[in-house]
Amino acid sequence: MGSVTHCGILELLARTVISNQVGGNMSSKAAASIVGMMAIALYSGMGMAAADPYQLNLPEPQTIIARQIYDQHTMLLWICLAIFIGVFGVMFYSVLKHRKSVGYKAANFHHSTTVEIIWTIIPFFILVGMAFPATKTIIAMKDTSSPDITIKTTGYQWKWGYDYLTGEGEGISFLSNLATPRAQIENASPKEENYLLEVDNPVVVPVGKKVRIIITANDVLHAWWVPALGVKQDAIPGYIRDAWFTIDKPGTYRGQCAELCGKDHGFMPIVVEAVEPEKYTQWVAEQKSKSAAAVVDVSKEFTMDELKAEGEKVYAANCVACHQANGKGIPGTFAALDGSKVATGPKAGHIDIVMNGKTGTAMAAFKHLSDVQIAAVVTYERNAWGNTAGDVVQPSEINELRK
Ligand code: HEC
Ligand SMILES: [Cu+2]
Repeated sequence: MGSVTHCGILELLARTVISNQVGGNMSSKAAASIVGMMAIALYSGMGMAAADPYQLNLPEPQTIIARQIYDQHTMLLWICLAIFIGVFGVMFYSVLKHRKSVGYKAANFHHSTTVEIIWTIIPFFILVGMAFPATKTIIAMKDTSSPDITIKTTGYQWKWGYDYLTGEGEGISFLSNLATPRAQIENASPKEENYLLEVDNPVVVPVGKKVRIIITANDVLHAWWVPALGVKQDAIPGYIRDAWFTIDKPGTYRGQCAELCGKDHGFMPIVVEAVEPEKYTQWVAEQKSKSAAAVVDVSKEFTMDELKAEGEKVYAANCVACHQANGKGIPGTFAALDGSKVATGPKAGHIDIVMNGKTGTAMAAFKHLSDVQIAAVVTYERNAWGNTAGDVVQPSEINELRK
């Protein structure tokens, strides 16, 4: 897992399919099955609107761009339907009317310049008629100038990080992890409505404000996709891409990483919470006081039990996918931590691999976790399962290493 280029062809194929995404806006089943055949599976399978498993159409658009996409998609389907009826109408009429059994003989056609010109010119106008609004939308989509708020999102294996860069909320920064409990994922028991589309920390934004979202990745390709907002953009390590949205009405808008290559992209959902501007101001104040508290924590000494309790949470959110709940990893793929030489040996080596990762392996750097989180997860690993290192790592030690 984890290499950026390891499955280029599959990626390309999938991308072609995805870029053809068409919903199926027709009320008529026939039309949907003909025009939208290639796409219905795609959309109904996405589970974007988890409430309705038979939803065929795109989710209800919530931004200007999303509405333009929606309307053009609907228009294109109607055009397709009209062409379909026209072409098949003429064909079936000709075949039935002039069949052999009622005495028609096969004709011997020759070249007709007039017909050739007509059937070139008509599609040409249809194409231009479709391309014109589409191009306008794409240009509008790319216009990320003068935003009210700029948020950077970074794709990690397997979560999203958000940094509020400019505008109200500047300086806020957090990670957003899947919040669906593991028990629900692993058991066939009934799934909650937002199964796999819920996170611990949603992206909160005010309604009516232009939000520019800068999209990048830290390890492998990811893709930030929230259909109702009309945003779908690859997150590429070492590159910066951007998009924007202005949400009309308060609500919770869900999406997910739309990258295919790699094991857990389906487990890094995106939740955007749009709130009234006053509520947003309140949220910003809360976040600020939370991070102020976190700064104080750095010099605070914690007990082993406190660190282990916090560490278990950090482990469940960040490490369990590979190293497993029992710390045994997956033999041959993900190192076991239970009994590991690193996790029971000197602290420095353990901290180092967690903070800096190990190049060339799936073990990524976890520097972006807070000092408390790193100290806690390392302490937890040193004293969980069969490990009995017996020592603790304090946040101040991690803080020291960052200097
Ligand atoms: C994407 C999978 C993945 C995730 C997530 C992951 N690791 Fe790892 N980790 C690995 C792999 C693979 C190795 C083995 C690297 C090597 O070949 O030396 C490893 C090695 C380690 C080691 C050294 C074990 C040894 O004996 O060599 C420690 C300690 C460790 N990880 C801690 C963590 C912590 C803490 C987290 C969560 C904050 C975490 N890992 C998340 C894949 C992962
Ligand atoms: Cu991803």
